[in-house]
Amino acid sequence: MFADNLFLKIIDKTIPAKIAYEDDQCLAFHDIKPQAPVHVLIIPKKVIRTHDDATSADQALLGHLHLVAIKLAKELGLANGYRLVINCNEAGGQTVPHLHVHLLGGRDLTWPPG
Ligand code: IU
Repeated sequence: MFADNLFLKIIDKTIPAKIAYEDDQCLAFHDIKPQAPVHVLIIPKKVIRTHDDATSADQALLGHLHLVAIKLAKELGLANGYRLVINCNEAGGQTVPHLHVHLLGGRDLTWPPG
């Protein structure tokens, strides 16, 4: 079951987060429970509940999230490699009903993920 969309409160700054990047379309902040030395969440400011809810109108926005991930990976020292993850819906491990891209790195990541 989804929790409340607390990411809206991070976007409007009513709850604090360690912000790594922000522009008019998206916000990136360090995950409160990091799964790797670098674990940043990149989220659109527009509410898209899940990856499945994105439409063709979101095409440029989705691309933008990827380009921000590339920029942050460089800035955060992930030249050796990193992983992007989007969990979709309950069986995909999604807990917050607001599309987000996990940027993970800073250690050797194993495969398959859990
Ligand atoms: P998931 O893909 O929905 O499982 O990822 C949600 C992530 O959001 C998870 O890694 C949480 O630790 C993280 N998070 C956070 O960083 N700050 C918050 O206030 C909340 C969740 I709620």
